[in-house]
Amino acid sequence: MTAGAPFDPKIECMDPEARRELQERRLQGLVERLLGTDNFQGALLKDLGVTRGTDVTLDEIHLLPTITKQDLWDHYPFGLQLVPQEDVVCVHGSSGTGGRPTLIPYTANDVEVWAEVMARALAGAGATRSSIIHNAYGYGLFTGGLGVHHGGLRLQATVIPMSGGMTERQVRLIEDLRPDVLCCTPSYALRLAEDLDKDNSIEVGIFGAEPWTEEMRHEIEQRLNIRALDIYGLSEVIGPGVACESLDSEGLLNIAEDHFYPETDEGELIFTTLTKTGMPLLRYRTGDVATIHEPRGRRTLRRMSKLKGRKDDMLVIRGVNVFPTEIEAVVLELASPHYLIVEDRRTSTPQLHVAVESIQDIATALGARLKERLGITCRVHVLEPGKLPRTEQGKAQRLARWSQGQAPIDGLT
Ligand code: DLL
Repeated sequence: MTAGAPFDPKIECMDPEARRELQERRLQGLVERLLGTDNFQGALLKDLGVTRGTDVTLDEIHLLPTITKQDLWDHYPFGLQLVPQEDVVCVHGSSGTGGRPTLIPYTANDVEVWAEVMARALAGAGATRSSIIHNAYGYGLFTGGLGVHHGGLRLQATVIPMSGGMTERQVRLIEDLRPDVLCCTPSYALRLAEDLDKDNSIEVGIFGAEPWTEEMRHEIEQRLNIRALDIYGLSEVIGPGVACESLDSEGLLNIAEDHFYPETDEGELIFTTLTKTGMPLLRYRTGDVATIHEPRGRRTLRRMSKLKGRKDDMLVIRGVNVFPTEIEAVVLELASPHYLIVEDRRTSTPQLHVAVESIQDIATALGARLKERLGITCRVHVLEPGKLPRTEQGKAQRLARWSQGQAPIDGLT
């Protein structure tokens, strides 16, 4: 077996036409399930005149209503749950924007689906039964830690359930246990790289949960001397494992589309959970921006690009649309990967500050490159190495909004 071989070739390498039939059958089953309750999503379908599963087809899925995070909040905590409480085996979620949590009930079936797609992600990265997986995603309500955990168990590999933080201890265990796979956020991989020897045992990293660019990938690969792969997912859909790069996927992420049917609308990813039973979602608008690509290579799954950003992260500066990831790409040409973008909205003409760390005076050169690439003038602040906050746990905050009062970091005016 070659490295990164499919975990489940029957499904991952399936004839696309046969898969489409499977997806359609599953979609119709989902619609039946939604119609069978007085659930909000079922009511939306009934309003449209849908009376049974076979009324809908994949070709016409775009005519069905979408659902958003706002709908989840409106029915908080479990208004969209489709099964009796005794069928729920666990709950996950995210703290989310503005501290409003999103909670997702999982059935035993959902945990099975999750383990399966995560085992595929790990196997695609080259992990096998003999792998040792150092899992530094947070364990808890957040789906990162337990998602990797379920997948690792399904693969029958050895999972080290480190969770986030306590970097010194993490480094010690990596040195002692010699894992070949590292799972954590890309920003935490960089944090580990500050303390970990380049000559370490790790061969591949599976990084996600927050935006990161090709330039960041290059930086991590260099610093840790590993292959760095991207994994994407969101709690509403299942957690990590919705899509993941494999060693041979050419920078694109294989979508587990037999479980999560993808569409895009004006760049925004929409997913339908075809097989989930706890809180299935029909056409969930993710807010994430990416493109979908046709399959190539041994896997016949469609693939998605790295995320370009989130709809709500898009900055509009003097009429120019800018995603923080575009700024990251420029910053990494000249400075270290620790940076912070500050959107200054104290006056009616918003301004962008970009704070970086360097021992050289790169302010003018970086300002010029940002202007050239983005078409807007940014105020660049060069700080001494170590001055910007590091992320020890959870997701990195690369963007701060400044609408009044004190600057989010010292030194900005
Ligand atoms: O972050 C699930 C996850 C855990 C994915 C571990 C990958 C690894 P949430 O906390 O619900 O779930 O946040 C989901 O995070 O809508 C994206 O905006 C962002 N996100 C997730 N993966 C990536 C990625 C998990 N690879 C939200 N690149 C999503 C960029 C990502 N953004």
